[in-house]
Amino acid sequence: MSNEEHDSTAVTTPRGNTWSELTTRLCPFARGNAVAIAAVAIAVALMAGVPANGTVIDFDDVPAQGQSIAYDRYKSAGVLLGSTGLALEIKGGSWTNTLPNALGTIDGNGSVVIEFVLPGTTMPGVVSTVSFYIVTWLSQPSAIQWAVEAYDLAGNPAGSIARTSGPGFVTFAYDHADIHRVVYSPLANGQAMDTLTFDTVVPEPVTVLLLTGAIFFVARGPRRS
Ligand SMILES: [Ca+2]
Repeated sequence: MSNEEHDSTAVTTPRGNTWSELTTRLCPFARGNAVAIAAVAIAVALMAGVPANGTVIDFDDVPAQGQSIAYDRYKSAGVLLGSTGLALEIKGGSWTNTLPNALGTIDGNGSVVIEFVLPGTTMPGVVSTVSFYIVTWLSQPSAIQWAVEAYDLAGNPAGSIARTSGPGFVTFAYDHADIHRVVYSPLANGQAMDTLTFDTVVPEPVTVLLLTGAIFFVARGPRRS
């Protein structure tokens, strides 16, 4: 049956409207709801983040030890690197957690900064769990000191761990996504971090609201007078 045939046999409702007329009247409402549902679906997808499973960065993809590493090397995975002192440097040896590389700063000068972003972008993101290993190549690990601090998006402390000796496993876990930045400070030379592991990077709630609102208004289009 064609559309024309359908219109010619239109069913009349008790109020005298044809279904065709009702459809026309309901269309803007339905369209608006569809856009809203789509916007919410996109927001849920954003909150769910990509990828769905945990991400591991082992620094073993860098070709050579003793070389610098680009701060945006793992941007596609949702991480921007930084340092507060001398440049970042790839270190390596049999002592790493995953062979052959680990990440530190030149001469242990300054801190390694891990900042979470939405994968492939520079938009701030947060995670609910992050962990890595502090590894050392010194024969006297008791000489090693280090500290790790976590911060939320506002820059407020979200936890800290300090050790006065030895290598160790560092983990931060929260029941809600809250960790935006992690700072690892080697307080002596001869150590590095390895096997950075984190769960899904998601946007901050404000970003989700703004994106959802923008998607809604763009998709809805200009209002008709
Ligand atoms: Ca490694």
